[in-house]
Amino acid sequence: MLLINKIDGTNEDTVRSEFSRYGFSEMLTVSAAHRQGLDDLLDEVVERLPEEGTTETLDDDPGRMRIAFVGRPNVGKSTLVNRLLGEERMIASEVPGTTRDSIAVDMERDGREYRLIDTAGLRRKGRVDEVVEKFSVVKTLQAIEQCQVAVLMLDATEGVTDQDASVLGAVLDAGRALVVAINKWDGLTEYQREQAEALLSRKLSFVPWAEVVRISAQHGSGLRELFRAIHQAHASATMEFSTSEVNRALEIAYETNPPPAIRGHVSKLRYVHPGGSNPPTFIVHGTRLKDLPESYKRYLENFFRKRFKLVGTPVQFIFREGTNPYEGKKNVLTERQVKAKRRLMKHVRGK
Ligand SMILES: Nc1nc2c(ncn2[C@@H]2O[C@H](COP(=O)(O)OP(=O)(O)OP(=O)(O)O)[C@@H](O)[C@H]2O)c(=O)[nH]1
Ligand SMILES: [Mg+2]
Repeated sequence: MLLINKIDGTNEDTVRSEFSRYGFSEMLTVSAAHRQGLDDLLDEVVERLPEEGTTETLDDDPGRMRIAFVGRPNVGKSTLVNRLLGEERMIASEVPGTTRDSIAVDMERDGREYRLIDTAGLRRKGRVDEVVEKFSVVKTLQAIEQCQVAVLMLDATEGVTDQDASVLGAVLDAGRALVVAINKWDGLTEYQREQAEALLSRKLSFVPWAEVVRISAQHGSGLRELFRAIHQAHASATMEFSTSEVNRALEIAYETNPPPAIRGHVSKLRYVHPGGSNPPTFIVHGTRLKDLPESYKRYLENFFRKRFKLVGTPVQFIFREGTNPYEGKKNVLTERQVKAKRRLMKHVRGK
């Protein structure tokens, strides 16, 4: 859109005819200082916005693996993306908050196509008050939502902080595959490396399925290992299952270790069917499933992880009462999208 500002105090028709001489047919005239023409401007903007719920441009090329690089400010996300591209496409600097918007760049490596998404560093929620930064947060959360694998970058020289935990939380909320990359590994002494290892394994113990790789974005070390982990996570997150193989798995899991009796009753797991990917989702049907203890759910998850070699991705189980596998809604994706939207709104409002 062509926008002509400072229209106050001029003859609007003269200005319009002046600009149309240059070949512009559509233009809006405003005065930012005097709020003139702003209503029309907003109407035009709203008209051009994409339909609500469309996943925009990041999803337009299904053959491309979408990888988002996330982490708090200054961990080296832009440096890494530049390193992978082999050119200085992103601005990287020692000033935290350099990247303000998510930027997607396509790349080919060893015959495979990727879309790399560099994102703005996320701070802890309470610290986000500037409008620009709220915009950055929303864009980063969208990138997480739209990627297939999120690479969470940590700074080896600074350990794991609350800010890292909040970025990790966003990835887990979205159910995305995850690889943890410890960056700036180059700058550490042997002692510091040992310290860092110990701290990290403690802090990351609640995501035991995520692979951790040590890299230096600046020197380009560890990148082969990083890509191996990304591929592994991607393959797991997008794996397709047949109904018969998941039922076989459930049967063995159930027979090896049936659920415990709760108040004299035992939950029955009768049937399972695949409910979608990214993350892999299994919908289990049975009776008294509300009584199924958390420990048993974890057992099932681990059993499925082992049997199907699922690494680097969350795994979701949905439990439904009743034995008919086709009753009720089957549209798992939509549920997730609704949740995603709620999450975005929460962040936008800065709650
Ligand atoms: N020693 C060392 N420094 C690094 C490495 N990677 C990045 N840096 C430095 O860390 C600083 C921040 O790098 P950026 O790539 O801008 O960080 P970012 O995560 O994109 O930061 P924001 O855009 O602010 O979120 C720069 O001064 C980099 O030179 C690394 O592997 N080793
Ligand atoms: Mg950056």
